[in-house]
Amino acid sequence: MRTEQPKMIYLKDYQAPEYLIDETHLTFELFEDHTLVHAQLLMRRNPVRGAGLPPLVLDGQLLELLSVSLDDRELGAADYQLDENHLTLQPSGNSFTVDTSVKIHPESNTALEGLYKSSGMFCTQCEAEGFRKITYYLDRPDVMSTFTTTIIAEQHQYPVLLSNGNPIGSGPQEDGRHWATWEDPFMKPAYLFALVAGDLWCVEDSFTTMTGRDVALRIYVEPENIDKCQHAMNSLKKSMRWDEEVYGREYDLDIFMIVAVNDFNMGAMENKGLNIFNSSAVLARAETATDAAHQRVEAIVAHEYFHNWSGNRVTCRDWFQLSLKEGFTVFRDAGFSSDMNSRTVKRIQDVAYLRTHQFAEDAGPMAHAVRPDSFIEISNFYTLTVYEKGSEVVGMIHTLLGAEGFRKGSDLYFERHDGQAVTCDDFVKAMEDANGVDLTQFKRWYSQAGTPRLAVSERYDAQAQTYSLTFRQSCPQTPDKQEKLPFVIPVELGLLDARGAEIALQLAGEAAPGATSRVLSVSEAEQTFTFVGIAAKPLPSLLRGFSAPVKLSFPYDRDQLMFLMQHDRDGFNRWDAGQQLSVQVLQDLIGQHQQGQELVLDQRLVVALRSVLANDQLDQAMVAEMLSLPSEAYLTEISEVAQVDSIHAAREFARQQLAEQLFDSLWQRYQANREVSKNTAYIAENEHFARRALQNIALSYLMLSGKPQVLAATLEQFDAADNMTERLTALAVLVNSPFEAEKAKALAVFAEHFKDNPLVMDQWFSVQAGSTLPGGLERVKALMEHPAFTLRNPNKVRALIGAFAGQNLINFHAADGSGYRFLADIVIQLNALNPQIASRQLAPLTRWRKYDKARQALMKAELERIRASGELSADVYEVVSKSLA
Ligand code: B3K
Ligand code: ZN
Repeated sequence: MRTEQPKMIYLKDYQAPEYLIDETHLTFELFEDHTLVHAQLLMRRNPVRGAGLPPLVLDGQLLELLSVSLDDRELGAADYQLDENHLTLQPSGNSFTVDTSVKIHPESNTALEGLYKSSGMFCTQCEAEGFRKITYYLDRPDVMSTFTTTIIAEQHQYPVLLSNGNPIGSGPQEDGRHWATWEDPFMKPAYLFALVAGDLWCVEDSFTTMTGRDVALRIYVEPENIDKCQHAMNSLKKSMRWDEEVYGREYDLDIFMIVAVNDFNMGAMENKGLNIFNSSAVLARAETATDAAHQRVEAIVAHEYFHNWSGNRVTCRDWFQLSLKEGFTVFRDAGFSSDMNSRTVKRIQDVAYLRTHQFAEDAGPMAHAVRPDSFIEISNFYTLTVYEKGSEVVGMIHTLLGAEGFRKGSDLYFERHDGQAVTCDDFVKAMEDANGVDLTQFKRWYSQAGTPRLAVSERYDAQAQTYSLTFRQSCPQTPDKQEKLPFVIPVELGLLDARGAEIALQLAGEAAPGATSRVLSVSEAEQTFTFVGIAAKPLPSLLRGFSAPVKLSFPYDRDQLMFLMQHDRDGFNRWDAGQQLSVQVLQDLIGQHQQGQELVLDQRLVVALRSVLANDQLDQAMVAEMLSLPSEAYLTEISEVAQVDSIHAAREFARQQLAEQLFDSLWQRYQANREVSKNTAYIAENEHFARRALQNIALSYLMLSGKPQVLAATLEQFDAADNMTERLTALAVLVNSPFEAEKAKALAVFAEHFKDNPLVMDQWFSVQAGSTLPGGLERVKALMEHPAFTLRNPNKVRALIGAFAGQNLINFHAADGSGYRFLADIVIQLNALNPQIASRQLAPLTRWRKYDKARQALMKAELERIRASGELSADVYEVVSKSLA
């Protein structure tokens, strides 16, 4: 906890470090009630900072200093200054050695940052600024050092002792303790440091790199999870091969390790050679993890592995550059997942997520640029903007340069900056230099916050046979009050003729028609492109593949959208046309509900979805995606003022209508797919994911009919499924149904069967937290009393509290403010336990401007109450104060 008012830190104040650390030698003595950390730092004056020897200011927090020496001379209290965050010494030469010993308390560290204990094992999380909770250090990413790490611990309880790099020695001591030493020869910043000590088993494999080196691969888990590692291991080997093939990147150490821990603030961490993972991002097998969980494990294993180059070998100069490694690495993992599964479905899911959640962030009080220019607490900036929008920005560079040009740029980037800590500008510069292009204007994507709007209008001239598209871009005001200049927006498009065929495109001034799909670069506030040789008025297919993270509008009517759903050659845009049609239809219903009218569903939506369901040529995962109506969260995001009750009522009404009118086709496809599932062993592969996706969304519609044969089918699937995807869907369908007895029984059977598996229990919590039936808050409060629940485990908090406030909008936004009060109470408790998790859970309250006046007042009152609740962590302070500003 802070004692001073947290301070704002600015990118413009960046200065290179005064001193550098060439070698770091650490010894950890782990005990049950404390840990001793001895650090020896071989340091020197940073030559770029010129002559003179200013004081050396080391970062350190929550450390009990036992001793400090400078060049082997132990310092007395008069020789240094100590405050809550720093240890300051006066060096007397250009090169010197600092030795410190500190005492820390991992056993009582509930913030899960620095060194802490999880389920009896020791582990670390240092990014962004956790290393300063381990020892005094220059804890900033532009200070890079080699590390040797010795760990000493009791042998029986902690037989496995791990750190970064390669193992160079180990042995017993006389007192029942043992030691191990690891050496990491690659220069790295402290945020990539890791240590693990515990009673772990491991699954082993190996990988031969493209130059023929053998790398040992190990996944360490608690003994009871040893049967759930194979999927992660397969994913790791695929990632290593893919990064060689697609980016030419080879792994560098002799060993690569992953350790799964139960208490972890996010998904995983890319520490050099020793990735530490939330167990939810490693463990997966058919009986306990859904298809979505399998895909998430594959993606996160890949993401962390890819960081070895985009993040570790080339790292960030300062934390404002976070998207340098995160945006690029998300882009890389998305490419990998697309190659492993379905590119179109991956794109649909990513875009739906971005539009719902990142767009909301970009329109709220925490809006910031992909490269923010200020922050109070960096942990608050591991955001959808830095990650997902950052990935979109890299993706636009890829679109503008083409695959080959992009690869030239990434090769140059890695070659030029290997071993360095660099900036987003350096990344773009490599792309420019490798391709001989100028991306100066494009770089506004890094510095301007907010989601650009792109309004498109058309004009057809029958006489001249020309077709013009005019693009007008604008960007809404964000809290930084920054003036927004035009972005470079790559718009991929095609034109369809009346039969749905693609027209070869020729812009005015071009010699001949060319491809049928092309990228226009819109770079002015208003810009017109004219196509020639267009025999009849075409229908445009715009922003194919979602080629830029903008809100595009074009005045399509519903028949045109249905036409695009049928004929667009771009799979993403076929889906998107369906979404736009659904949005229009749902907005009608929302309006009707607002005015107290009877709800009437536009039959065109039924017709469109009936033909999707009847098309057995379509990828089944696509059918499932097209059947999914826009979520309540998305409908909220696109509303001026979100009418919580009307949005819910409208969407439920549409689902009910679709279920009734499409019952026969849904039932037929459900049964066919369930039949295949019954006769096929579970396989975590694309075509099987697709089959189950369609089967499961069909079941969730069918249950709305309340027909006895559907209840029977649901119970059959719940009882007999050999995998969690089918079982959990059946459970969720029951939980949202009116069949109280069956629901209660299924919940009890499930909990009894899986009570010893915390990750499965998380799903059990989530399914109930997400139930939109009345009484949601009471159910969540009762579940908090369940023995499997604890506020100390981030996965549990996310599964119950996060799912309730983030997905159960009708209950969370109850008009009496009870949901808000509940969330504020939780945040106040979490603030003291785990500030990072507290501040994440706050997000729904920060969106108060979206709601009606009464709800706004209630939400703000809760933010005020948090602000006044006592000593706030910097994390919570920043979010609360910006939300109320
Ligand atoms: N780099 C880590 C995130 C660390 C977050 C610290 N609060 C995981 C990742 O993006 O790979
Ligand atoms: Zn990352």
